[in-house]
Amino acid sequence: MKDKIICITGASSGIGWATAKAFANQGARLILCGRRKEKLDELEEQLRVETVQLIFDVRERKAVFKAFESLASPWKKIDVLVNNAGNAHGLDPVQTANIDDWDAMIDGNVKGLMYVTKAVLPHMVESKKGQIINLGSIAGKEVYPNGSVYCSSKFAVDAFTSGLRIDLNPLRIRVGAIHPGLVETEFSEVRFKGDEQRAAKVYEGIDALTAEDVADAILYMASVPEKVNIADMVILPTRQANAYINNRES
Ligand code: NDP
Ligand code: 8X3
Repeated sequence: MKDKIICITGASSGIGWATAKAFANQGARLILCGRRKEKLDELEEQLRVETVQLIFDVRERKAVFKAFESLASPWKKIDVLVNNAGNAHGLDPVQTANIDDWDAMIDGNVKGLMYVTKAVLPHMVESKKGQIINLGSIAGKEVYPNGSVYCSSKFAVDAFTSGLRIDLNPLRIRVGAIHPGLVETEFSEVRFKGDEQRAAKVYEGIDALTAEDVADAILYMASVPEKVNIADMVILPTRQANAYINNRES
């Protein structure tokens, strides 16, 4: 992993933050993406490797392409893209859900991930080398109550990952996705618009995954020999059976 260039979207929090640390521990160079520059500054201070920051909202198509075009030539040679930026907004039935929440999820989790992929691909295509790891979710494998649009966004990530793997197969560019269950990060605070108590309840008694658990798995996906492509990985807390069955009792 030493000196490889790893680009991580959503590096300012949670899984992205932990992934940046995991790759930095292996001596990789990092492109850290997010909207909150102050958080990326804080992360950078804890890393002992070369880094570059790209501040943009993945929903802003022009901003995404401008950000990647602004990279100095050596930094354009990205070895691994971790397409992690994303969030859930709200947990409501379709009939009462807020359409602004839908836009945020579809524009960010789906279109944003696609824009970043397209912006990063030119060098990978030219060099016939590279790896793309998308953050899906157990919510992209099974639908749960009140999660129809978040789940739709993650089903889309799953489908896009499969299609991208087909398209890039002639170039031997590795494409895969990781689908975690409950991971205790800022995710539920964002979903519930800052309601910390409601967010904490999601993880009560479940011994949820940590961001570091998922980062370890992402690092593993990127560390196997080049002839190996881990195409799909579902990772759950032991107490979680699927998207909606959780053992909080025994
Ligand atoms: P966090 O809320 O802790 O982190 C989300 C990250 O995404 C932040 O760094 C945030 O950065 C970035 N982000 C969100 N929206 C945008 C946007 N529009 N433009 C740019 N960056 C954005 O959540 P997690 O770490 O848990 O989530 C990371 C990924 O993992 C997401 O794709 C999520 O769907 C997925 N996931 C999470 C699970 C969980 O239980 N936590 C389980 C399964 C999948 P900033 O605000 O600085 O822009
Ligand atoms: C995040 C996991 O189950 O909260 O994708 O949707 S869940």
